[in-house]
Amino acid sequence: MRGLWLLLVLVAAATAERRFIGDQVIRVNAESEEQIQLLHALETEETWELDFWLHPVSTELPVDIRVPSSRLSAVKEYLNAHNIPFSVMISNLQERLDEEKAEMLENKIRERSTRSFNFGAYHPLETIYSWMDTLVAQHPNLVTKVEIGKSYENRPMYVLKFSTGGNKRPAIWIDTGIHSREWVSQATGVWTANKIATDYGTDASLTSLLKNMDIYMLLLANPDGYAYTHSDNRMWRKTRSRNSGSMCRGVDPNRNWDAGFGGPGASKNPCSDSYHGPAAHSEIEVKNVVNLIRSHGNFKSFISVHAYSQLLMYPYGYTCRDVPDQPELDSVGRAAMEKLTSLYGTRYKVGSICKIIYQASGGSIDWSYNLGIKYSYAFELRDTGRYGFILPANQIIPTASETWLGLKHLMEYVHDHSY
Ligand code: INF
Ligand code: ZN
Repeated sequence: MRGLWLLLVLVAAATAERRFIGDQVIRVNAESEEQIQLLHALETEETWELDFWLHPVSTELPVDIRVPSSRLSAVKEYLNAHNIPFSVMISNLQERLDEEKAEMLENKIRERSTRSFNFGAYHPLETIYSWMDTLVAQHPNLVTKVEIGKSYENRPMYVLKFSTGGNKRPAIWIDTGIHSREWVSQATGVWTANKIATDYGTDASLTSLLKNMDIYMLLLANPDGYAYTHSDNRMWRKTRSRNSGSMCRGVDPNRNWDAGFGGPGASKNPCSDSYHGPAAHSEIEVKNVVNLIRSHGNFKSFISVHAYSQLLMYPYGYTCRDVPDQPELDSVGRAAMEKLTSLYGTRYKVGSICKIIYQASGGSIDWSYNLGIKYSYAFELRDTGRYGFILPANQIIPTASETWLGLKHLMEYVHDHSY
């Protein structure tokens, strides 16, 4: 093991990879509106380069901040000076990242010798793409791989289409990985795609659903960002497009949709992690999905999978006004989360994006809902902050397994209510 670590450190040192030595992720529990405002002031202090994993919204929700080691004492002094309580969730981020990398290296060696794919491990883009071909080859009468376009850096964007025939049957859309650093999302997508393929024919409700409906899965909705989290910066969230007039790269693909675009809850600053981009659908990764959904014209459900916080959300994000279908979306969502919780006791909150976390404009499920796709939901998978985006790989299969119960409930309900 020690040899592996040494190799790892040498490789990391040799590459341009961003390192987070001594960075800490701290959890702040604001106790008043005034303290929320003080945290907002910290968030707008760009020179401090604070990375807000969870944003200041209300005293009910925590705020998670990755603090560069160089800023640690200043931030802790600021919080102490204002009597704002905080705790350290991750005491040395680089150590966690080194562990994660060592695990991935070990798994790569094991997979090479056993020639198998480990669903309980994180994989680079190339491995996921070649695994897709294996899945198609194993289930030629059910799964096809459709290229819906290229990314900004010219990577193909592949959708796995699960269909037993027909032409443009009523369909369900599931995307994972739109925010590249939320690795348990992509890993859950891979496991779920395999689950659908292997359970078809034996799982009665899934089999009957696939007799009448198609399922489309985009596992890497932000391929450039995902590749970048492996090669350069594990904390990257956005696309990798260049912004004219700025040194900062990338647009938040979950602020770039034509739904309240550019409104409150998105930034016009290209350096912000919630930068909405120069125009709605400016990001080719978003445009490719928009084109597919529009040209297909018969999607009944649009589900986007994020991490973390353990939430199931429905529209809207761009306004706290209730959607007309709020009662139904809420009750179906709650029933689905009861199924999820039944496996390991993992608890989720259910509500609209705006009410349960914060106002966020230009989000994908607001766009799909306004297009007429009633059953639009966003998942926030595990955990609630102990590990955040760096969820240990040993939680991938438990996360995917419990999520499947909730997802299946949603899909069965859509199936029963789409005729
Ligand atoms: N989610 C938040 C975001 O800022 C909230 C969200 C989720 C808004 C879904 C709209 C739709 O995009 C995450 N979670 O980034 O990973
Ligand atoms: Zn996200």
